[in-house]
Amino acid sequence: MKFAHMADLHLGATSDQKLREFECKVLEDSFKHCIEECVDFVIIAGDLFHVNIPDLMVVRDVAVVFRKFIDTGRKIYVVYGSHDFSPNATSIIDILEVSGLIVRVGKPQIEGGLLRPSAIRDVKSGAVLTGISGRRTSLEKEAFERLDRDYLDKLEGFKIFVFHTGLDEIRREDERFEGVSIKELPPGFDYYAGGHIHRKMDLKKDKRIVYPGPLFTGWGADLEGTANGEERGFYIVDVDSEHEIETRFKNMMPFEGILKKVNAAGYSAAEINKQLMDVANDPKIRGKLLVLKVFGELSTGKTSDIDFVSIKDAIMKNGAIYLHLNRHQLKSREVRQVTVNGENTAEIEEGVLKELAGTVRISDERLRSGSVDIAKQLLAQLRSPKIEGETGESYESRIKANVKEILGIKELI
Ligand SMILES: [Mn+2]
Repeated sequence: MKFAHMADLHLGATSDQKLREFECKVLEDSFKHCIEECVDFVIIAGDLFHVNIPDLMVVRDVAVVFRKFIDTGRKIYVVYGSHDFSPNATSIIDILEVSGLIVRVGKPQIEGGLLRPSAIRDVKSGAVLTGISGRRTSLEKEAFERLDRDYLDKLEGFKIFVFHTGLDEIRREDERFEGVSIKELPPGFDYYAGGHIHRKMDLKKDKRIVYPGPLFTGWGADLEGTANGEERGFYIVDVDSEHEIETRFKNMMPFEGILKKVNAAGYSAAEINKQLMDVANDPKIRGKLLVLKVFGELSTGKTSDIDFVSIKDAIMKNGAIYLHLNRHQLKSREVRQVTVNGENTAEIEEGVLKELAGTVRISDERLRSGSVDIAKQLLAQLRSPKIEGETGESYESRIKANVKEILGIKELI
């Protein structure tokens, strides 16, 4: 028996056209590879899509690839992930299921107060699949606690438990997921097909727990690891007649990445601007994913003195595939130390607004030159109380109308 184990595809996570094309190509190539490898079936352990109702173009691409695959007589087994599940709305996963493109495993059924997730026998290979979908963590935890373990124990054959949950024992310091303990996974399964943790792992403990990590690298959270050389792809799992398991990771990365960290501590804004321009003009970034992390506190100058727009332009002009810019940790000393003296609240407020106005980069001329005035008007407006007898609804629409007027815009988003 041979199968493929994928998870965390997060299809549709990127809005960047180039990354979108890579994402689609990786999906197509992955299933093509599965056919060439003659796998019996494919498991997707949650987060097939990034949201429960993705862009229909993304769904169409998936439908084309899945159709081709299942027309060869193979099945795709899926559980919900935390991203593609919605407690109160139909998810696209449900549509794919009724259309016969995928098979959902582990549908919950309650028997005598205990949870019996539905089990499915794969006709081609004889493997038995069940599992628990990803939900909000508290619900998932409850599901693990309520599992009917006797019922699961009686299932026979090569047994696979598919789940979309992190495990406490393997959490890294920088990972913030809430998980369950390995002990809470039901015993007696030959293979535990995990999803939710975004890095590949094959834990050869007393339970064979495997996480493939993301198939592709579509969004911020994954890009840094990718640029740092982490592989992205899926596992091919070979099982012999004794149920001995061998896994092979198939790396699907379509490009290389570069991670650049620029520590601004002790430098002026002008110096950092120059350093970043040097990165932008480095010929090594051509054809690569660039993750640029700028952090630390500038010695002088404001963060808005760094011309990120021109830096990004230069990076793209020099042939990088994609830039992921992380500058949340970049600070300027001057902003932090705003101290203003004044006779009264209005004076102090005006002083603070004037100080802060210079730290934000605004392209709109009216907003830039009149920013202090506009901010004062906004503050006054947002402070104004309800008129007696006014309903919540009309109060809200009155404030919104006034805010639009002050900002000179047509619509609040
Ligand atoms: Mn995920």
